[in-house]
Amino acid sequence: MGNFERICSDIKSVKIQGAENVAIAGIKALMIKSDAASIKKLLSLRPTEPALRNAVRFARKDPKNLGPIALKHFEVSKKKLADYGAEKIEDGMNVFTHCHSSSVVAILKKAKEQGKKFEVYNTETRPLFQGRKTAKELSSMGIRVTHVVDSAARIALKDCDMFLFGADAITSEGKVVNKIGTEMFAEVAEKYDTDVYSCTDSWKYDPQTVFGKKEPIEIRDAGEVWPAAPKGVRVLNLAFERVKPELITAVISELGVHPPTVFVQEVRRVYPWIE
Ligand code: RUB
Repeated sequence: MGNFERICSDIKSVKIQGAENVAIAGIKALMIKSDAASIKKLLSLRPTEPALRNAVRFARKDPKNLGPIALKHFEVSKKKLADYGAEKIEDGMNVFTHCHSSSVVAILKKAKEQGKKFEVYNTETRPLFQGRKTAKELSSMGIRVTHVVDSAARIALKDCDMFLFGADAITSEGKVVNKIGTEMFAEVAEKYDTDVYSCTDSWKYDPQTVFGKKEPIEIRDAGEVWPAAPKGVRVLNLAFERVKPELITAVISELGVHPPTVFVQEVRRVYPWIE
């Protein structure tokens, strides 16, 4: 398999996962092949990924020169949002997270480097167990992690001061699309007055949503949930769900800490080409 095909297959199988890693891998693939058919293939792999679409739009005219600029954007943004997010973490806090978000991990890593003492509760994230990746990364940094099954999230959230999650897409109405389960956990967090932050690079904004287009929700293979489900059982494997802006305390991005609708205005002001 050529490098381009290898990247495509790793994105599709979720070996490369998380919106930002997908976008970064997408730019690298674009620097290998940038004909129309290859771009179409690249964009079809994970439908709920505006960061990939925005990055490709940014770099497609001149992948060799613009690709590295896009990669630099993600690197610099990650550092900034880690700084802003780490400010929110204080000694003695318990932090809840779901799935695997490189943005959330970057914030927790920064807080740990600052010497803060806190603990993390994280979900296993059925069906693909991205939570194990989160738990492994955090524990290797010396952060105390308690790993729970998804359905134990309420018990865990009750003892947490904040819920940090990533974002796959953000709509013009300030809805954040993230791993299935995220809105359910945000509703529980609200009940316990737990702060809810979406931690994200601002290129996850989907400019098409301003024209009324709905952000698509990826439906993955049923076999990921139940490899040999009996005939007659319908298995619905939604990868993501939309979180209402009212449930989100703020979006933490490289642009700062903003309520979701203000975040959208900021992205449109700072990146007028995302349209
Ligand atoms: C991953 C997921 C992550 C976001 C943000 O889903 O929902 O929270 O993509 O990640 P999947 P990041 O495993 O299906 O890709 O902060 O790394 O962009």
